[in-house]
Amino acid sequence: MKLLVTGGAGFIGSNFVHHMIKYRPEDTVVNYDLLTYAGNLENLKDIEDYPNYHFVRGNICNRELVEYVVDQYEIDTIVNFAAESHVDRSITEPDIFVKSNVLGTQTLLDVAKNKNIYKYLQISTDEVYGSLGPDGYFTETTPLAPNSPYSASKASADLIVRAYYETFGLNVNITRCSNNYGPYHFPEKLIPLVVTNALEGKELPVYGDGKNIRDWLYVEDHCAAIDLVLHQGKPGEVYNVGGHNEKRNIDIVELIVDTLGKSRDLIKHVSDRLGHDRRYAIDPTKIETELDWKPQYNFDSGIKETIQWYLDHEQWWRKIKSGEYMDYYKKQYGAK
Ligand code: NAD
Ligand code: TDX
Repeated sequence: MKLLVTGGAGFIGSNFVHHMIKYRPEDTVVNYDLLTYAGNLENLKDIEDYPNYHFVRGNICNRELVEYVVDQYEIDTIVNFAAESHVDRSITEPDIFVKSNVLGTQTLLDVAKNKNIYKYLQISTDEVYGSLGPDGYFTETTPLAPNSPYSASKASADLIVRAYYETFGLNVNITRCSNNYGPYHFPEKLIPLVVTNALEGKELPVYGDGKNIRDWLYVEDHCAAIDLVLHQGKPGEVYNVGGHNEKRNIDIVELIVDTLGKSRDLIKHVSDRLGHDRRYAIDPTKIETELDWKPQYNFDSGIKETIQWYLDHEQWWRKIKSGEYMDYYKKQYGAK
């Protein structure tokens, strides 16, 4: 395959590029990324000279450049990770979410159609289904009911992907994954924020009562699922990806604090996120039965490996947390 991986310098995208280079060394991977605040070429430093890997800096909304790159590298497959991904930022700055996530997706789809791309895979999220009560799971037929500007932009993108399949017969797939965790996770998100703040002796902000539930999946398990869908996904199909691993936020925060041997006094309940979804939980039956996917990591070992990764890569996160990141942090959490 000759893959265009958009957003390959972000958290999941960079893990996916590593996955492909390890397991599919015969493929060409072109990483196309705008390098927003969340894009970081340090994530790919170890493979930057690999002969089948190329990086191009660009916006997915820039049709001419996307077309040029598709021609230049004879791309046959597009995997779109590129997006504004942080719910809190979508509450304060929704415009960029619509531009990058909706218009960017439509631009990529249109190029894919015009250039006869063999497969287009959209990386979506469980958040498009909205919020669950204490029982039940999201299946692929759960109605879309997004609640944040972020999830609304992702749901809108999914609908445009669907339209390109129904109207133009483009060979598309959509994956909807639950919360990922693992190496290179940007420290604005709950797990890396709490790990790095705890290491710095800073307060650990928990929104509301901390009883919101997320369904956590180790990022490599997600990458393996994406690889499978790319190769075996049936045209037009949506696949939910999740590992039956529901956790309350407060339990995760306490686990991290205890693992690091820090004091639980660092935990601080702060104002709730606006429109905060209460519970996500994925039913992965379809990808398990149709594509034979199963997660390999359990949470207890995955979270320990992840904490260790942050201990071993202090320079990586310290560099991010100095600089522009602090302006965002002060706006979101106040001065502390
Ligand atoms: P991230 O914020 O870490 O990375 C996003 C990447 O996209 C960055 O490298 C950024 O520079 C790039 N980007 C942003 N706008 C761009 C644009 N207009 N043009 C080109 N590049 C652009 O995000 P992530 O957590 O790695 O998420 C990747 C994808 O997976 C997103 O589409 C997200 O919605 C989806 N997803 C994430 C999770 C999760 O738990 N992190 C779960 C399910 C789905
Ligand atoms: O400081 C915090 N305190 C806190 O209590 C932060 C940053 C988060 N939280 C809570 C909010 C959520 O209930 O922790 C939970 C997880 O929050 P995030 O890490 O921001 O993730 P979430 O909002 O669940 O969205 C993530 O998973 C789905 C990704 O950021 C999305 O891109 C993905 O689609």
